[in-house]
Amino acid sequence: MNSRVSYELVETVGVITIDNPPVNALSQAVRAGILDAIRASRADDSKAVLICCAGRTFSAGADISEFGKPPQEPFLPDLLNEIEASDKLVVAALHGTALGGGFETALACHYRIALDSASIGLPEVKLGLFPGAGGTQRIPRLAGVAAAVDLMASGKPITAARAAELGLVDKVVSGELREAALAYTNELLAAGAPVRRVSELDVDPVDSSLFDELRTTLARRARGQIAPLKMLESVQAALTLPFAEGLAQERELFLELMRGSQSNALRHVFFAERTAAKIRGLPRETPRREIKQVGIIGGGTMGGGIAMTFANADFPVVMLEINDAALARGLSIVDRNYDGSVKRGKLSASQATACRELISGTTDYAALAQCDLVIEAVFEDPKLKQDIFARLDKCCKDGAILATNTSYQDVDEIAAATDRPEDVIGLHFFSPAHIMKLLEVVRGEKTADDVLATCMALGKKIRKIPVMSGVCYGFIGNRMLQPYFREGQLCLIEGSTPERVDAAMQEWGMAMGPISVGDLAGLDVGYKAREALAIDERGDPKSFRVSDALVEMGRLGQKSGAGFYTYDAETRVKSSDPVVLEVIVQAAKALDVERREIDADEIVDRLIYSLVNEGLRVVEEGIAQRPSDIDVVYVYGYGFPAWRGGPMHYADAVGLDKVLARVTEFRDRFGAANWTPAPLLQKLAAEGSTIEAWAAAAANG
Ligand code: T1G
Repeated sequence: MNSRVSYELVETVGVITIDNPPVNALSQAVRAGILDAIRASRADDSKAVLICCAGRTFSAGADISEFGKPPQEPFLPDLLNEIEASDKLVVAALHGTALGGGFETALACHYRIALDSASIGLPEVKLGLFPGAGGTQRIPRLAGVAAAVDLMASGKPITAARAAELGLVDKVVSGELREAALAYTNELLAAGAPVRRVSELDVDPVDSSLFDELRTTLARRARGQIAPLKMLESVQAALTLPFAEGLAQERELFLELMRGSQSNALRHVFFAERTAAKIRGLPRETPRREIKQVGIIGGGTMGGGIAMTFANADFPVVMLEINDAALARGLSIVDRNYDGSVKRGKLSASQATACRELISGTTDYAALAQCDLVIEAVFEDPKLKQDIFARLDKCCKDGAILATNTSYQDVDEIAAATDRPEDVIGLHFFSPAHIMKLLEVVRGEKTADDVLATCMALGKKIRKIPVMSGVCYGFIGNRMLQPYFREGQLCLIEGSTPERVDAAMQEWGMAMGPISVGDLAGLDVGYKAREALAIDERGDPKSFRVSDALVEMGRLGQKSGAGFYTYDAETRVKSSDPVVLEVIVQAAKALDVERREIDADEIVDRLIYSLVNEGLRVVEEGIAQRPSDIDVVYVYGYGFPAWRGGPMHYADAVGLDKVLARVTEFRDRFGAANWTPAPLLQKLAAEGSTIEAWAAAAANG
């Protein structure tokens, strides 16, 4: 065998053990080792074979780092066919997360035993693929078409018990898996259990209309993504073709996706998310402070959501508000959110109760004295934040981490309000905080390394995706959002409508159009921010005159029932309102703007390239560590389609020469103030290089 796969006879059972930390990915060495072992089992005295994994999990799938490179033999589907063809019983023993090609390996075995704590999943669609090692042919044969499609289209794991209900697992045990699996294998031998090849089973017939329904559902749910529909096509072949032909078609469709831009983008996001957790110059072994008790200042929407985020990760939380009435309001937001989580099936009633009991309330700063971490989440008033931090400096214990959830304010100025700036950091959550995955960890000039390391690790513990940012107005995400929103408003006043701007961006793949996002966040937020600025600091009035006019009409967005759209009080469903177009036309007249037709391509390029151009500046200034961090921020915090990889990856996919040409065209049409190409864009386009290549060189620099 080899260093990754061992094979030993345990009495009459040949045990193949895969040991490829951290997740037993099926690398070429692992595949070769398994092949050697299964061939050795043919010639020895074994009566059956058991395949298991060392470490924390059964194989979590193919080795994604090999994708995009020339495939190396043995190819996984061929290896699995050889396992299945064995004349001796082959049993798989599952623990941890048996995912993707890992579970497909188990499906090629004749029987499957799993620990009750194990989960089984086929997450390939999240990589722009589908199970390409027999999964689309074998799962329908065991679980039926509908359950198979649901498993492969959602990419979500199921429990071992649920897998057993579906016929995907034969036995579920608790305790010591290896012993139980050996005993089970011997039981099968003693009972004369047959070699049971899934490929020899038939798929239960289904009504042909089912595939039409599934195609419609998947096209709607996976808006723009091709992998789920290709998976469906492959499953359909399982009903009409012999296994070998179905497998061949599966392979062809799979390789087509592997070569495609969507899978390339999704694999980029997979690794970018994990790379973001690594801080250059901060050793992995940097000590971390122990966080047991968390304090939250402010019981508004954000404070409540953050409190829930920590409680949901088993941290006791104390929420502080200025008086009993405000505290009661804050805790009622939490209660309402937990009721919603239970109604939506995100949490069971008992889980919600257990989490809710971890959240207590106070109006007394002294109650924060034992907190290891306190997060300020009050509204964006710099003076108020500094006063709060001055008080925290007095009442919190030495070594407590003092964090601000500010979206824009200067973390260094907030830190300067304390005598312990090294303990101050930004933890910027995204609303709704208990749902959105992104967490911007804002490193102040004096933030201590152990505080930063603690907060990056804590981000993962509370099931967020942490990305470090330097200090600037809006950090990474909101800073880039400024030009993005600006271009959306300019397209409006120059000739478009809220519906057409939103439709262009949603068709392109954004989760929500920028005009609707503005209504969701509240048009008064920008209005108030501009009021605090001098007239000449507010920027081009064409980019906010309409929005301000709506605020002055009392149309603040969803919160007031109307903004650029009107919203049903109950369902919050939005409708167009002809009043708004009139406001837009009047604003254009007042500013001497001659309205014109603006097509979707121009809207998309102006909004997306404004993100690219500003993002490259954010990288050049060192606010973001690397371009892929920007992709993680936009995919997980701003609804950028993961199957386009994020603003930086997308710019490479288009070609930087084309992006620069379009940005230069916009500069010539709309002015240098908004459209001067970022120096890095000019440099890389001139060199015929890519952002990815530049980032790789910088990482190895
Ligand atoms: N291949 C290569 N590396 C992987 C990997 C994989 N499949 N899964 C994880 N890693 C690395 C990851 O990059 C990180 O590296 C380390 O392992 C720990 O991961 C033919 C084609 C299993 C739930 O999509 O969902 O099979 O940063 O930080 O939070 O049909 O990893 O330490 O250097 O995520 O405990 C299908 C992807 C592949 C599973 C564990 N399988 N992995 O989560 O650790 S395609 C997947 C995960 C396939 C077949 C198809 C998670 C996890 P580093 P981590 P974690």
